[in-house]
Amino acid sequence: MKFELDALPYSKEALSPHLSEETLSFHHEKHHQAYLNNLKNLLQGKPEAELSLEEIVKTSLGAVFNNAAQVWNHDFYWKSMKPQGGGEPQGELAKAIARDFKSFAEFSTQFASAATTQFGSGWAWLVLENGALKIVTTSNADTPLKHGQKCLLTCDVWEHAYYVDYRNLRAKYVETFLKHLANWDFALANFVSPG
Ligand code: MN3
Repeated sequence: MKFELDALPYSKEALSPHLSEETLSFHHEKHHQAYLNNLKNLLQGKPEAELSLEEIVKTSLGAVFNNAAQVWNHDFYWKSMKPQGGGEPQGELAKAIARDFKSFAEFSTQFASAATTQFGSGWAWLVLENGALKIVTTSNADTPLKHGQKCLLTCDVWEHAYYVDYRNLRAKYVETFLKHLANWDFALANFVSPG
């Protein structure tokens, strides 16, 4: 894998006022970068360094897994948001959400509840497993990618994701994520992609 951080898919100011430039700077340039630096140090001179990031996440344990998964999870999180995001998904994903959650409103309620009640650091996800959509949460660095689930969308609920802008109010951050940030085009592209 290449040990270089991908640029954000938008400018650091682009998600303001919902997520500030300060939050995106620290989150991307300090937190995300630190996971990548740690992984680079852990894998220096080892054959695993030649694997793709996804392969490392799927096959590693311990510190290598924690740092590799956090690099992957954050790449996925940045793409899970966009300026003027939120709203509702379109096309096949809209139909599947109606099928598996009864309605988008019901999906939103369940996603917000899962993200808000995830104890401590972690992630809330919309995943596809055996043809059905599911909301799951993972702790710390854990990721559905490790458990054979296809990731469609994620919200980072580590405090570093929201504390600058929302202080302790995780529920407000999650509500804003759904209302103004969620990138349903990305989720739909993941949903319809093969594999
Ligand atoms: Mn984070």
